[in-house]
Amino acid sequence: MLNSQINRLINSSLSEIDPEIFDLINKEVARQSEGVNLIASENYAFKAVLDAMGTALSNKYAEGYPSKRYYSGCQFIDMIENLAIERLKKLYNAEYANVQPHSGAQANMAVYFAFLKPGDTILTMSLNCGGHLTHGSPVNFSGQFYNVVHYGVSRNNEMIDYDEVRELALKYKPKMIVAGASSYPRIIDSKIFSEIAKEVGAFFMFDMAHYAGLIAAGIYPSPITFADFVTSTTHKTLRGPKGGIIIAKGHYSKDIDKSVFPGVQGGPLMHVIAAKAVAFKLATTQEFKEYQRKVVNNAKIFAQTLKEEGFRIVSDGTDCHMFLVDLKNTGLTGKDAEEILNSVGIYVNKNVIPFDPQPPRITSGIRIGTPAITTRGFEEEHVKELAKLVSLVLKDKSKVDYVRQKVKELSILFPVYNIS
Ligand code: DSN
Repeated sequence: MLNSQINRLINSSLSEIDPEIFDLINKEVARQSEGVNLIASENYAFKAVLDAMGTALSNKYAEGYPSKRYYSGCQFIDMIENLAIERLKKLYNAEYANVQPHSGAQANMAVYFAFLKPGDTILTMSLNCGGHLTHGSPVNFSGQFYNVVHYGVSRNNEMIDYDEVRELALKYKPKMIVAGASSYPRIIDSKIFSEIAKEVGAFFMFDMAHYAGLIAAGIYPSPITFADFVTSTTHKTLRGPKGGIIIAKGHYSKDIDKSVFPGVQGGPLMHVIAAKAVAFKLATTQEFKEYQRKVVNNAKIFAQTLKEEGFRIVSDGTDCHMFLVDLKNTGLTGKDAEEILNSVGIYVNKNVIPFDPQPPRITSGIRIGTPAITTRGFEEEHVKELAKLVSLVLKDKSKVDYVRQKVKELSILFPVYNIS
């Protein structure tokens, strides 16, 4: 092949080279703008974040850490990673940060591998009560490598029972206690967790993936001073790129760095690390703080409206960006509700609720989150309207066409990106 032909391929646009993928990307972008996204773990990343990700930084190998790389040519890469680290430390007032984990699951894995041995006991929240797969689920490495003891929520108020956590900690003497959740809508008291961990000589890890943006904005209590390690994703309430991070006390830095690389990962994704740096910068702005306040307010209004419509809200409300709806008295499963809402352009996920009689593929609940709609600009009145549409279509399937049209009209009011 001639050099000129090779150059032509390098410089051709995506639409020229691969119209099939180009078309599917455009369809997905359109889906994201036309529908209404209530999936609590999703969001629309800042455009500047997407810009940083779609760059030639993706070409660079940079195994190691700033000034200690295994490849040459890392002078700008070092500056980017250092900026990301410094911004993250400042954002959360942290002593140490690692921005290389490819995901939240790998951040958790790196912490476990640094401080636990196979067979060690960990005390974590059960998946059924809101915990995460990587918090010791039997189908995940964490449930297979470690001896897992779970705490849950109280049957009375569906909130964490700290007395139960303490009793379990005293009984099982875990090496690590893990807090944080993917479907727990209430405040998690890191101070109490850290006291219990100290009492039994355990490490305390807080997985703040869901709450990271709220914590950065100061409207959800920060675990940073209480936890030995804080892990997170960067793409949920934080609105950065898909990825993970670890924050910790300074004296853990060497063990964690070693565990991330070369322990569980190879080369860092530098285009994603640049995008993380952009997100950390944006998270310090007044607009971001105001956005997070609205996210929580919108979640409260949404939950309250559904409650007034007769739906039972798990734990009777929310303190954050999400809540769970118990569908047991509606004749619908979580799977049914997810499918009905999907058919009108509203995206939610079925979700187990505490003491759920249904298996995870069916469930008795749905999880509703407001980060994405708030990014698009939904105000209280739109949230109320949306909640009523959700209620209407779940109560009466014959209203599907009417609700689909209304969802479309609502959605058109809030374009996502000024790009196609
Ligand atoms: N998949 C995420 C969520 O939906 O909460 C957790 O990793």
